[in-house]
Amino acid sequence: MTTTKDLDKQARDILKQNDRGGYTIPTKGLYPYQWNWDSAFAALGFAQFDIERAWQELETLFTAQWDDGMVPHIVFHQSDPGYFPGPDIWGGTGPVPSSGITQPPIAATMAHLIYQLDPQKGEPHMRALYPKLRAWHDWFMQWRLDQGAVYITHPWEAGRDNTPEWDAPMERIDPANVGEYERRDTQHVDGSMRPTKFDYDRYIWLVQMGKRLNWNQPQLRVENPFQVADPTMTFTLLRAQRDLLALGEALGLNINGLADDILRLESGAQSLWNPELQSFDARDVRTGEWANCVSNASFLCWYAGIDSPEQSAQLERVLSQVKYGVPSHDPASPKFDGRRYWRGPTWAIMNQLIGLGLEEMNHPLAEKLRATTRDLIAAHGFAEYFDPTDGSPAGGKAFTWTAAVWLSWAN
Ligand code: 9YW
Repeated sequence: MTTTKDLDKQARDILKQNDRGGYTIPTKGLYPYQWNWDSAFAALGFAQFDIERAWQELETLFTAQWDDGMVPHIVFHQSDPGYFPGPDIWGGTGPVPSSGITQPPIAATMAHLIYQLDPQKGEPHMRALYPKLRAWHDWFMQWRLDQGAVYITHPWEAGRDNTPEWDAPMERIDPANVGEYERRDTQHVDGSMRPTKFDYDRYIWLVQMGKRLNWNQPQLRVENPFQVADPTMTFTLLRAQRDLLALGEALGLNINGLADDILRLESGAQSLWNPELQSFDARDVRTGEWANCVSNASFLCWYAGIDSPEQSAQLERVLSQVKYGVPSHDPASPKFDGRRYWRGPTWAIMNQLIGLGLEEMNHPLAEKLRATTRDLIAAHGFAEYFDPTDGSPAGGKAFTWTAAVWLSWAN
């Protein structure tokens, strides 16, 4: 029988095997570069056995920060032909080859947790990272707010590529002139688990537009048809600003403006409440229309410090419909697909963020979520994600963030 100790070792080995010297790739083959929020999870995983390596992970990520404060979603430290779209397609304008979009800002929250594990070792790292984190968050506050909620400009930005929340805004894009390109993801894993060609044409079309506009935010704001106010981004930034405020106060650093930012984001979070759906929801900035989706991102409200009895009722409902929650899309919806990426599967990372929030609020479902995530990984391994109905593993294997979640939370 595999014991917790065996699994701890397997998880540490995955982090070490995916270590490329200062940064960690999500998984060999499918994702051979440094991804932004994957690295933040990896850092918290490393912190359980090697705290200096944990800080290094975040520090390497921030070497790619752009002049305007943006921290890119992929950093191409060394070239790898196995991934598409690579650095030339993106044409990022930062100091290190990178993509031109960002990802959910969880780095400040992970840095706070790592700092708390060993404040003495963490203090110099935290002091150096703090202004960089602030610059990144300021970039969001300056360029990406709609009614106080954070909006995304590409489905990859929310980290939830093909969730049904983006279906309607994606429909409006005509990718006729996208040209020929060769997908690489479906050469590594089964195509039935991946986004469709409909989605991929539009992902690439949006990248081509961003590159043409030199990733200029004011111009993108005018031209980009895809702008969706998103619960992932809004809740993670709200939480991250709270973490920076706490850290800034503890270390005597500049906290100017943070309290106001938090108020703005709190009202932005409320602007994502869909009263008919009785859930936090994504909102199309261009049309004002709701996505009408209960997704796993809807349940990040507690992580952001917002309690909601109605959202609790939704959580109870979706958890009762699958063996392993939290499904990335409502199992009661006709769009639910238990194996297709963000259209149904369970993701350990989302469970950890949701779970942290639930634990902090002493929510009665907190322990259940942690226990089912533990059972899921123990029974089905360190897969990228899992079918929530039976737990079958899907996507990439030996996945960094699933190993990190095991070490830092689920075990
Ligand atoms: C992409 C690496 C990334 C994750 C995202 C996930 C997927 C594809 O893989 O994105 O090309 O960015 O949706 O959340 O960070 O694991």
